[in-house]
Amino acid sequence: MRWQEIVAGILVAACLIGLPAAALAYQNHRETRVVTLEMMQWEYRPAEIRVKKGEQLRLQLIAKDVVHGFQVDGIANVEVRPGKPEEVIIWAQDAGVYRFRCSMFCGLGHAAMVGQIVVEE
Ligand SMILES: [Cu+2]
Repeated sequence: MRWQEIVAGILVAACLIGLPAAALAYQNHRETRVVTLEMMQWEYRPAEIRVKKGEQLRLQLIAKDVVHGFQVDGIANVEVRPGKPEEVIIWAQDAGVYRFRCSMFCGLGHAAMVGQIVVEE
């Protein structure tokens, strides 16, 4: 094996190991905001969550009374049972207002159970 082949092999190995490591390091350096979102008849607490563009939002979903849902169109749809918290991670890549609502019928006020995530520039 010539020395050029050895150098080329080392460079290929460095790329194969280095790229995933760099991606992982980038992901871990994102700002993470942890928010506990309580769900109860018929509201979310808090009803509005503000994050900065580029942040990672880690939502801890807790149903306080009956089964509720957490739905953001095209992003998430999670069923949450009392005593069984769920977690959703959202990367806030684009500024805007993203409305969420309950996706499980939970009683008379179900349709009013809404909230929003505001992603600020
Ligand atoms: Cu509901």
